[in-house]
Amino acid sequence: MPKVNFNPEDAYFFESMLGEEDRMIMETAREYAQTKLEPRACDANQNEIFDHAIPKEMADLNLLGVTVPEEYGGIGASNTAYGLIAREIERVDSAYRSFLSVQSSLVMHPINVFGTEEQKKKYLPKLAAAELIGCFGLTEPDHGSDPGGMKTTATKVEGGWKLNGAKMWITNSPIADIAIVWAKAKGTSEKDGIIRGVIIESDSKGYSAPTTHNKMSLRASYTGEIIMDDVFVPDSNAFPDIRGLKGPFTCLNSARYGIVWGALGAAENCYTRAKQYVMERQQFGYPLGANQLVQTKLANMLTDITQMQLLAWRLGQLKDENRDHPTMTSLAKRNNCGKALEIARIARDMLGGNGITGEYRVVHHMVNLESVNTYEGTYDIHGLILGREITGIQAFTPRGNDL
Ligand code: TGC
Ligand code: FAD
Repeated sequence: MPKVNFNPEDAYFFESMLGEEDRMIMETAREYAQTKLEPRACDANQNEIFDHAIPKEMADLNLLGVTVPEEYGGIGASNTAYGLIAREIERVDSAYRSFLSVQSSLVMHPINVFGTEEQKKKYLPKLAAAELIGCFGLTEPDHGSDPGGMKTTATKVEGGWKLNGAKMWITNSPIADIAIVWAKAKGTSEKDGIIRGVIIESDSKGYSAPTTHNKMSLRASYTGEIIMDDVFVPDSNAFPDIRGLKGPFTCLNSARYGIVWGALGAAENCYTRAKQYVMERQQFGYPLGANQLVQTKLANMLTDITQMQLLAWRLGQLKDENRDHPTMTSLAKRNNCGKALEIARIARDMLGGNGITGEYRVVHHMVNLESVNTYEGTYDIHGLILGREITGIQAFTPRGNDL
């Protein structure tokens, strides 16, 4: 007889490999997500509500910017802990994890790694406390997968910069107090068009952030544009040393890593709900779970989820040891988002007609995961990043064609 019981939620006991502190942080996030977020999720999604109390609730539990050092308002936690939080929050709704990812990885992280001492002291503690909300503007109407083609400019003027251009699909922008914006610098002694990052305060003249309506996915998350019409940004709000696309991509390395774990949480929730449903629902005189076709679906889900868990855990460990490479993150982001979406679609099918209603929540995860699979680099873009690393040949642009 085997000496251990098989756990169909954690088949390889990956949670037993977590350190004590990481586990405590995970349990705090799980308790919060299940008791405070889960009861709101269905209605919030249906009615496009992001409850403005949520940022403060997360901050009070120290869930924002956890990897940032304590002196700047974080808790100096591990990357693994950050991932575990993303997993618990996205187990409920990718929209809430989106809020947390942007605040933590795309706003606090760049200020922490690229910011001056003054910028860190001014913004980080308030962002950790949710007294300020941030957003991250890279994507433009005509430049998504190819941000290097961006049109937004930062022109050097006396004492600062004038920003002009538009960003779109920006999570949190309608409620953000500050925006990290990436733009092509002009009028400096450096090469024209080099990408720089700035912190824009949303009450600056010429700045606006209209909401994007009619989303069918991430409905409980604010998404909007950033429109900049001669917005003045003082020198003190520019990141002094970082140049080029590696600035925004460094932030994306952290956010994509969080998504690796977040997508896992959504997939686990779909699997758990499908498992429960097929054991309760009877057709032809037997529980659905008694059918071979249904059991193999569950077996495939659990196999994929186990791989996703191990991948996320190992990537976190490598990041904590400073032995990660961005391509490892691309591999895991692509795998976990693709697999989570597939699991959500199968779970939706297994719930039959009930799978169509919001109350059963799997269709909610399914439509959310369409965004998660698209943002922070689409499934295919991460495939091309991997392909370039494997072959040494970039295939982002067609060759041999005069298009
Ligand atoms: P490429 O030539 O590959 O690189 C340009 C420079 O950037 C450096 N670099 C990186 N640095 C750090 N980390 C990485 N992951 C990096 N990837 C590239 C690279 O070394 C180079 O540096 P240097 O010094 O030589 O100049 O650039 P490319 O223009 O060929 O890029 C192609 C591609 C496809 C890799 C890239 O553009 C890409 O990843 N596209 C996807 C765009 C994307 O992910 N956008 C995300 C927007 S933010 C968002 O979606 C937030 S959603 C938030 C939420 O709600 O949760
Ligand atoms: P495109 O780049 O136009 O791609 C369209 C399709 O073409 C995709 O399937 C893609 O895989 C494919 N494709 C593109 N290039 C190639 C190629 N070379 N070879 C093969 N196929 C290719 N951005 C931010 O900056 N900040 C945010 O906070 C943010 N939040 C978002 C929130 C939501 C809800 C969504 C949906 C998006 C958000 N984004 C944000 C933008 C997101 O990162 C982009 O949507 C994403 O990078 C894809 O860009 P795109 O939409 O322009 O698609």
